[in-house]
This record gives sequence, structure tokens and C-alpha cells, in this order.
Amino acid sequence: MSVVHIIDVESGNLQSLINAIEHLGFKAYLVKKSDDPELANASKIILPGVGNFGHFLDNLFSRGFEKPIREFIASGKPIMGVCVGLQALFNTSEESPQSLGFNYINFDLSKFGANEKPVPEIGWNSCTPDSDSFFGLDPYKRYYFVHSYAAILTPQSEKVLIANNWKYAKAKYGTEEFIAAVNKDNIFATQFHPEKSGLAGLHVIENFLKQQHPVTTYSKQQMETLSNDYSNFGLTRRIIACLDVRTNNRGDLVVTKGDQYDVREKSQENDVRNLGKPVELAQKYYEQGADEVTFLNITSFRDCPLKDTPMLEVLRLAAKTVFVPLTVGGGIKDIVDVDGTKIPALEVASLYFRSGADKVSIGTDSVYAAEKYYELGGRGDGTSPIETISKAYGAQAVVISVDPKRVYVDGPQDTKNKTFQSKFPNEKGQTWCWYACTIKGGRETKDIGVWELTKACEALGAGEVLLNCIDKDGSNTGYDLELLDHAKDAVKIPVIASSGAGNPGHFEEAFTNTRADACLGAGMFHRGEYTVNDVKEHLLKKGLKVRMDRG
Ligand code: 1PR
Repeated sequence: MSVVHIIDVESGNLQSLINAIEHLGFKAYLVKKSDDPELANASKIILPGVGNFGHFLDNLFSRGFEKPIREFIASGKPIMGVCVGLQALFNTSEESPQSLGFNYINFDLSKFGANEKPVPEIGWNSCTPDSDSFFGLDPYKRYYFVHSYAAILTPQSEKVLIANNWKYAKAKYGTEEFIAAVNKDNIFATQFHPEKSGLAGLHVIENFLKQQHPVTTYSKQQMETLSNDYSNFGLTRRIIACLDVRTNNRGDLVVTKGDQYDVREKSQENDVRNLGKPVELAQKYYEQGADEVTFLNITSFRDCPLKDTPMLEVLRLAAKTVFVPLTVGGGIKDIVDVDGTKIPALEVASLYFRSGADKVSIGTDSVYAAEKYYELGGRGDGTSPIETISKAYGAQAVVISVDPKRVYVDGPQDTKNKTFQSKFPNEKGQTWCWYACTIKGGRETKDIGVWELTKACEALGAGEVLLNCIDKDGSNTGYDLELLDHAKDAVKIPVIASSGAGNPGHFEEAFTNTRADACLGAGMFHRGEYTVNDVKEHLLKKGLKVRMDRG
């Protein structure tokens, strides 16, 4: 079996890349030390990078990898960079101006402008090879991008590329064009994550491993359906399947679903509603076309050592066959293990990343972090899980999960939190309202609003908001559209609509009437009322672009 060598400087989730390579029938070998003699035997190398440019390159160079990588490239053998692995080919990045890249391409990376669009770019974009297509990159397929910095193209930078015989594929996010992939001789690199891009991404990896450049042809109608219309900044409408996971009375790990967070059956047994097995359902939703899968550990697994937490095994197994991003939430905080050992949140998160998670979602602790942020006069002290995880793995890896309830008041003077006037008065005729954040799965309500929480967490380094709504959870009556607008007005980072989806029309409503960046569904999928594909077909009929390349 042919072996692929992966450079491992412990940045982010390499497990998914290994899984993708093995899924394609190759063997993966992790090179953790630059003096590993195996490196000399490598016939193909992959250089994956996640997170911060400086963190990644400084780490790579201080571990002595610069020389062997340059020598490998000079030998003419194939190398593929992924994400920050692509960025490493450039000179420097605005993200870490003190750090140097390999400078094979002499221009600098910069941050996306956030005036017109959410930053980071998180989602499925297309990319168009400028000259000859390479490694099967296909303008009618969608690839998963997650980054704030990019090789943004200008007439001048394009001249640099052309003059130096680089082939490149462009992507467009909002009004900015950037490099999605490059190729010259034995070097190939993608800004997107092929290992997280479903079948389309697996094909790109396979084409690199087999050094082939296939071209797919499409009918006119397929081209129309699949082409990018550059609405929604170029991204498809993202559909996320969410699995709330916990153990039932018998100790089995089940996917459950509550009504306003109550997950118990109304029967005498009062057991936790059991809607299926986590790994099986994740696989099913991937096959139905889910763009992401989120696992929420809705109660911590008490009396269980962290390393044996069942959620780790769920992730390990799911990541073997589910090649789209996986998020895990619940219990991402500083913990004291059963033997009394203190484990910082960063280490808890690292364990999840190493098991196959791409993002962690932080609920209760994000409320504590925001409260502290305001106590300190609008700054963090660097110790909250949002800050530590974001610093090590990048903002794109940190989601905050918000569990709010609507609170009506007579007017803005009645609360310190930001209010707005709702179109839907309550039974007392009040129209002014705000959204109170809760902690511990909705059991405790805090005097901090969604507006205040999301703004503070964004400033602390969160990259995305998973916006639940206790009033709507499990109701099948559609998302709280006013809540979505309220949060979108507060922050620039992407906001995921959650709670209340009961049919495909609700997804359409959220995407059309609000600026939601993604929509999440749970109960309607678990109960088998609709599939993810039903939702996508509906959105397509309504003229909203979705990713149709099904895993
Ligand atoms: O506080 O960091 O340990 O995280 C706990 C996580 O568990 C939080 O993300 C919190 O939202 C979640 N959680 C806690 N208790 C419950 C519960 O249901 N009793 N689930 C819970 C929250 C909300 C969504 C749900 C949508 C869509 N679940 O994930 O899937 O509301 O449902 P629908 O489409 O069927 O309406 P921490």
C-alpha cells in the first residue's frame, strides 16, 4: 500500500486528513520530527496547517522542518499544502507580520475586509482554475473554506503569479478574489480543506495522490444548478444537522431532543427520549448532504475520566466516514478530572480536535467569559477558554453556543441590556424585549443579553455563534427571526440559526428574511419527517444555492 507522509506539528485536526487518506486506500505516516529517517523515504508529502500563520510557521521552522521541506521540494517529488499549508508558500501574513513563510510565492497574505461580509469565511465556496484545470479542481463543485486571511488577488499579485509560472484557481468571497489553490511543477496547495469537503474534496486528494488531472463535463442544466451565483458572498446556504447526545436511564449513549430543553418522555418511566445512535445518525446526515454535523454533549459524563469520555469515541468513529466539518460542544471548560487532576479547557479541546473535531462549541463558559470581560472594563485577561483555544487553534475553531430566552419589558430603561421593539407583543401588550442568556442547559438565567454576550465573545476571539432559542426549541414553528437579526446586528462573525425548524420552508424563511449564515435542524431530521436533501431541494427550487455534491 502506498504511503503518504504528513508533516505533523500538532496543529489542529489531522485525524480527518489521515481518515481521508486511508479511505482512499493509502497509508498515512505522521512525521513528527524533522530528523525522522522516514522522511528520506517519503514519495509524497502533505503539509497541513490550521490556525495562526505565525504559530504554525514558527513551530515548523523551530522544529527544523524548513530544510527537509525545501530539499523535498527541490527533489521534484509531489507535495501538497492544505490551508495554512498553502499560506506557508507565501512571504508573510498580516496575521503575524514577524513570521516568515517559505516565500516560494513572493507576496503577502492579508485579512478579508469585514465591512460587507462575515469574517472568517466559513462555508462552501467554488473555485475557478484560471488556466488549465489541475488535480480535477472543478468550478461546479463546492469546497469547504474556513479562514480570515488569504492571498487576496490584485492585478499586481496576479502578475507575480503569471510571471513565475504558477497555475492558480481563484475563489471570490464577497467582492474579494483570492487564491483557492496553486500549482507549479511538483507543488500543489489548497486554501480549502479537501479532507472536509465531502466527495469533491476526496477527489482532489485522490487526484493529488495519483497525480492525475481529470476534467468533468456537465449538461447545461447541471451547470445552471451547480454554478455559483455569488449571492450570499459566494457561499452556499449551509445546512447543519445537530445531535444532542446524552446517556439514558440504562446508561446507553443516545441522540435525544427536547421541547424547550426538556428531553424526558412524558411517560411513567420518564426516560430520556431516544432518537438513535450518534455515529449512525451522523453518517446518515452526511449521506443526506449535511454540510456540517454538530454533536452537543448536553450533560457532562459524570464520574468518567476525561480520556474515556464517550464523546471522544463518537468523534473518532464519526470522523472515519463523515468528511464534512464536525463540531463538538458541552463541557468545554477547565475541569477537574475524577482523580483530582486539573485540566485546562485548552487541553480538553485539544483532545477533541485530535479525535476528529474541527470546532468546539462553548456554552456556559462563554457566559462567564463575557461577564468577566465587562467586569474588566471591556477586555479579557487571556485565561478564558475562548481566548486560550482561539489563540492556539484560531478563531474559526471556537463557536459559542447561546441558549437565550426572550424577556419583555416596558422599555429600554428597564434593563441594562440592549433592547429592541418586537413586531409580536406579549399578552400584556409589551413590545420592547431583549434576550437573556442562560447557562447549564437553560437551568439558570443570567442578566446578560445575547447582544452583550455575542459582542464580548467576538472580541475575546470566538469565530462563530450557534444561536439557539429556548422559546423555539423543538416547537417546529420556525426560527426566531427577530433574534437572528438582533445577533447579526451585534457581530461580524457568522451566526448559525438554531431551534424551531419544522419544515424546509423554515430554512428558506431564515435565509431569505434574515442574514443567517447557516441553519441548523435537529428534531425534524431525527423524527424522519424530512431529510437534509429535502431541505436542499426546496432551497434550490426557491433559487437559493446549496451544495449538492452528496457524500
Ligand atoms: O454549557 O458548554 O457545557 O454546553 C452545553 C451545550 O448543550 C450547549 O450548547 C447547550 O445548548 C446544549 N444543551 C444543554 N441542555 C440542552 C437540552 O436540550 N436540554 N441542548 C441542550 C440544546 C439546542 C440545539 C437543538 C436546537 C434545534 N439543544 O442544539 O438541537 O434547538 O432543535 P430543533 O431543530 O429540534 O428545534 P456547555
